[in-house]
Amino acid sequence: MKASDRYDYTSGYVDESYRPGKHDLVMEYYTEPAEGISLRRLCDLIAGESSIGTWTHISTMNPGIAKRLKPHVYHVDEKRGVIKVAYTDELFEWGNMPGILSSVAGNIFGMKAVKHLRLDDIHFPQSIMRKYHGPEGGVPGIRKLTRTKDRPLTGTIVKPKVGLTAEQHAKVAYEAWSGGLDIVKDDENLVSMSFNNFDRRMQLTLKMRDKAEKETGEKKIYLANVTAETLEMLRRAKLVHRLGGEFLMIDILTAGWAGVQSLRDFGHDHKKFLHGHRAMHGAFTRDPKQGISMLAIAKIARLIGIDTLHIGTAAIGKMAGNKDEELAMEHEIEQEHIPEDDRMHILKQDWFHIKPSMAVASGGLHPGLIPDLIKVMGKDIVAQAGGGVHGHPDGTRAGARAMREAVDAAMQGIPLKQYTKTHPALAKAVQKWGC
Ligand code: CAP
Ligand code: MG
Repeated sequence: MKASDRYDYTSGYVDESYRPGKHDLVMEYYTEPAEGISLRRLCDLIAGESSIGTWTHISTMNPGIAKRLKPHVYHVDEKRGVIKVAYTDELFEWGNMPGILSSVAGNIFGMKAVKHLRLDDIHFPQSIMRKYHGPEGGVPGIRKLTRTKDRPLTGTIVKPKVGLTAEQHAKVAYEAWSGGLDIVKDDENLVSMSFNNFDRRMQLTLKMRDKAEKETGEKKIYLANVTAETLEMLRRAKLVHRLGGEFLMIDILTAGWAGVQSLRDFGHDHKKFLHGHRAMHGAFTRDPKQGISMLAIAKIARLIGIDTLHIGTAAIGKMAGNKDEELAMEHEIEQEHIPEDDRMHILKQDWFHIKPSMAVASGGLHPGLIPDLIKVMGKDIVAQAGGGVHGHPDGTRAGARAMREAVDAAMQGIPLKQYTKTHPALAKAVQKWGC
């Protein structure tokens, strides 16, 4: 037997007496082994493949490497299939999120020994957190920018998702701002089309933003979707900056974490806020036994520096979601499968220099749903409706007014039905969609 073979690094990762230290990155997984494999054996395989190991002994390994870098599976809950692994931060390049995830959320999902694997939660040590900016403004910065305090921000997504020309897009945005909305956003799949060129859309829409601001006396925000290949994305970000936009929007999952990090660095240098759309998250988050939880995605997004992040509508709107998980992201709410205190309200929990992100509720919303939404999600949110604004019988401006009126009614504690008597735009929305 060679010296390297004497030190076992294909097993022996489980150590329930281990307590994670302040330099450990802690991952929590739900897992089920494939037939014929015990959960404890699977723990070894997961810990090894996500760090220093492979399927067999290798002559290039030495005890020094294993001693320094071997992770510890310190919690194994056989009944719930929950395991927790502590990885020393020495295993990672701290400021490189793709690199970190290639280890702890990489090959392990594809191993034959795994029947199911879901990354449920991540706890970053301070050493890693220090390498990220977090949101540029976060909740306090957004409140300051919009000069709002005690109400949710209201927004719309220009609809149809794609199809309008840049001129038509800018006009719809103007109508929405004029009707009372704070925020207008590009849809996640609106980038630079042959019929709606990005540069032209920016010029026209930001001009309309200025006009709406002048006319209403309110701060208006445009979430400009710069999602593209990274260098082109940064060029687009530069254009938005030159034209006076404050917010850049990125599809965080389709662009990838490297793109988000690059855009965040640009935002840091140019004082730009970032809006994160989570299109594609369902591919990871929807199966409760497989993939990556939205909690974990939200933590990564906040750490890198997303100011406003889609988290769902707590089952009120059109998109499938896990109400408990969404509320845990936002509020201090205990979840059965999320038992630890430090997992709660992860967009807002105290994270050293990292500011809190603002939750965005979107997907199938309309004015009639706003009071319920505020009741469950609180007032520190962006309430966003696309169809629920542009589908108003009297058009976008009336739809925007109805959204704002719904927020006003809810904040004053006046039942929506009663408020409709004196607010005709809201009345027509409620007539169409109910409340
Ligand atoms: C909403 C939306 C959002 C989804 C994303 C859409 O439009 O713009 O992208 O809500 O969902 O295109 O569907 P509507 P989530 O208001 O017309 O539904 O926030 O859950 O990621
Ligand atoms: Mg959309």
